[in-house]
Amino acid sequence: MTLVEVNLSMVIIGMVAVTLASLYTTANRSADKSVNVTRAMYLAMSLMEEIHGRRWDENTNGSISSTLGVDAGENATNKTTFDDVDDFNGYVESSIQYPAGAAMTGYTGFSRDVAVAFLDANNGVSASTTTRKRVTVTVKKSGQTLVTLHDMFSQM
Ligand SMILES: [Ca+2]
Ligand SMILES: [Ca+2]
Repeated sequence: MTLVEVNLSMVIIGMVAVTLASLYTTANRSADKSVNVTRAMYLAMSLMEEIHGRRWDENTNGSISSTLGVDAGENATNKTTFDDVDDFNGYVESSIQYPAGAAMTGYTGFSRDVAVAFLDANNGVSASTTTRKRVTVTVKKSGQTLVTLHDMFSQM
């Protein structure tokens, strides 16, 4: 090999090394993202499970409350005061909490929010009261949505 050839092969080796390094960084970044999505899925499912623990409606006499959201005596920022599914409508958990309200550590940057809507017979959002409610839990990290989970709750 001439000196020119040696220099050229060193340049090529250098370029391959740079490419490998950037591939490694990209792979690492997508592994981080996938871990975050898995954790976000856990957070979405656990909040949905909490909501399942509430009764279907504020009213227990069979008539459906037309208001989606908290009712008299309940606090929209304190989920431990919620007793029915739609009390979670508009709920935002900017730092993750256990069902009893204590802070859950290890989830810095994650947040959860909930929306509840009545559904019509075609699964479209209904402006009037129906016997079905759709609950949507969204989990974000640093403001970016990672998981959106829907579930339907029917009046028994
Ligand atoms: Ca309620
Ligand atoms: Ca309610």
